[in-house]
Amino acid sequence: MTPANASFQTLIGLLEGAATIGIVSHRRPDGDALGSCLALGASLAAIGKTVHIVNDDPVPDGLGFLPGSEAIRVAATVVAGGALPVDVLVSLDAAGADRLSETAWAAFALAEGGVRINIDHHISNTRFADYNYVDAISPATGQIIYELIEAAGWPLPEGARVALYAAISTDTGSFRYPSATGQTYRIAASLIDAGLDVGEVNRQLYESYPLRRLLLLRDLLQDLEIHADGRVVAVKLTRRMAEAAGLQAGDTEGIIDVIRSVDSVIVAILFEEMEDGKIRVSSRSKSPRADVGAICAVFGGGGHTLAAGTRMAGPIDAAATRFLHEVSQRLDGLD
Ligand SMILES: [Mn+2]
Repeated sequence: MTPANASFQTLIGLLEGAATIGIVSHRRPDGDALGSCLALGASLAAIGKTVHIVNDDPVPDGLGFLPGSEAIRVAATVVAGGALPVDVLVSLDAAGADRLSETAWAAFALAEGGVRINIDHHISNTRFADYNYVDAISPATGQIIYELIEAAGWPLPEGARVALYAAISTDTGSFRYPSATGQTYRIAASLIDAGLDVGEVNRQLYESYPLRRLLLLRDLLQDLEIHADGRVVAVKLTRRMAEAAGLQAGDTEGIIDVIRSVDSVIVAILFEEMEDGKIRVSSRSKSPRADVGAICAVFGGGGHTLAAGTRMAGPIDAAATRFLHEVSQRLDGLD
């Protein structure tokens, strides 16, 4: 049986009772990961808490506009200087402790009697902390953070409003995915009512890509793979292509949505060869009957029904063949 979630009141009590709070998220952080960390951090700072936000990887260029992101520290640097003492350690948007590297945990020294909190919206969350709050219905961890801050009555500074909007917008494909609820739109509306410059934030999120990303997309589409009568499309990003493009962290964000946007497509997949030779797989589905979360689970990964990922052993062509075989089996009988 799945253990019950900690209540918001419990989490609020723990956070209000702490003087110093550490906040971490998953490696290769995206908009929801960083936006959630920054929003919770800014709100807690506004009630007098000392907050340290640490991530395994640096903030990607495309998210550097998020207010406060310059204060996010890289785990390895923190560890080298000595772990930061905290009363409470919070993990946001990370499905398992393995998604936070050991470095991110090691960046903090939990005080005697200190506790760890895990807030997330991945159904595959392993409930690895002392207090867990997992809402798999929520389209973004940022939405949970908004609800937590609202329930607590803590302030929501301007920077936190930008961060929450970025978190929710990026995890819902700009409010397009079926995971977005009325509450999602009401939250966005309240952020705009509070003064959020929505046009400017959207421009920063979706119209400020470096040219190298477009050139990479051109290269990827050159070798676009089309399977199952156009119901499955896939692209393969090799190290050679990444190096030729001068690829930076975050550049591939959203590229899968481009191939997903074709009418016949049900499943879209991006295979990416990593520096360690492993293959990172990102998958998106348009039908709950083609559950990419279940497909990725076959290979040790996880995520949501319509958006999931995993890592596989290389080489990239063999990994793609194995993954696509699993996809095609699940597509049998689907229109
Ligand atoms: Mn998320």
